[in-house]
Amino acid sequence: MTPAVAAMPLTDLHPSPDDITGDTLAGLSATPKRLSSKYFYDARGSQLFEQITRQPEYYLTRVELALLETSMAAISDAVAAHAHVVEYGSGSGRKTQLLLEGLASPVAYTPIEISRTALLASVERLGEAFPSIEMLPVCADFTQPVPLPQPEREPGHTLVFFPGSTLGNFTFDDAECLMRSMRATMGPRGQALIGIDLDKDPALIEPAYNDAAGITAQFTLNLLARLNRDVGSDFDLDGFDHSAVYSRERGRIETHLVSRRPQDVHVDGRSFHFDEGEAMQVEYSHKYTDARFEALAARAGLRVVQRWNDPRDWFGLRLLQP
Ligand code: AVI
Repeated sequence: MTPAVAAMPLTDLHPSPDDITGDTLAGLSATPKRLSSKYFYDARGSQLFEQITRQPEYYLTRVELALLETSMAAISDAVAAHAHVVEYGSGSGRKTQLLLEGLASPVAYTPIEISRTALLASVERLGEAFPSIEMLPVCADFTQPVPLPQPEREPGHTLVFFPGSTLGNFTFDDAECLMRSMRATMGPRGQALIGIDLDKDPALIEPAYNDAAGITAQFTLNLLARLNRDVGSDFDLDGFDHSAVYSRERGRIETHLVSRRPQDVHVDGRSFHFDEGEAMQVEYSHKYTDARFEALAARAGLRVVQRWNDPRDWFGLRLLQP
């Protein structure tokens, strides 16, 4: 471990642990039934998501990375120098590296993440790669406003980085709340760089969520395995099919687990009946038009000041300000 890493202070805001049993019971009691996609990411789920990003059909990660590479000089021109870069989620991969390399002398980097383990692993790697950038990890829930640690060197301003179209996994209302919190976190002179998957032909979008190797189906079904382990439910993984369909009207992939037969599932002493063909909603992945994204940003008090798209207009990076 380098001295820079050993000295790294962790700000722990002690985010309240998820009520996974309560959320599962509430979701199964709703009509139609639903489960939260935030529970996809146990160790196995994170591994499967990593594999998804390498599937030929899942264009999002590749296209965003290439876009970041080709737009970095222009992004750097649009972002004031000496930024305090604040990433939502524990980045450590190529996207974070490109940003930290490409910006004009960022003074500090703060990943905000609920998992302490993921957070520390990420800053350990980045601290070694960028010894002149102060690493100030914060363990917190980024859907709430986060008081940021003060870097030793005075930053020019705060730049929130939220790549990967993760915003698309939030409903419109939840995305608005998240962006309001983002505005509070970045402050009146801050900026945000957000990656969004753009609305396009469903013939391009649907295969990304129905890859031929079946990795996305495994990823979706792993949610049931995770609940069986962590909540003590008795979902039969062979009793459900993965279904991901694009709704043009709502501009989103709607992912469901569809019951293959009539069956009962037990959770915490309660029984829930599934009819044959009954669909339980497990994830949304929103795809944005400029109008939809700008309307969402405006509701959160933010405006888009710069846009970068890949040459085919599949994926976009947007720079926002209050
Ligand atoms: C993390 N998130 C942006 C992914 C998406 O595309 O909605 C999660 C995912 N779900 C299925 N495949 C990928």
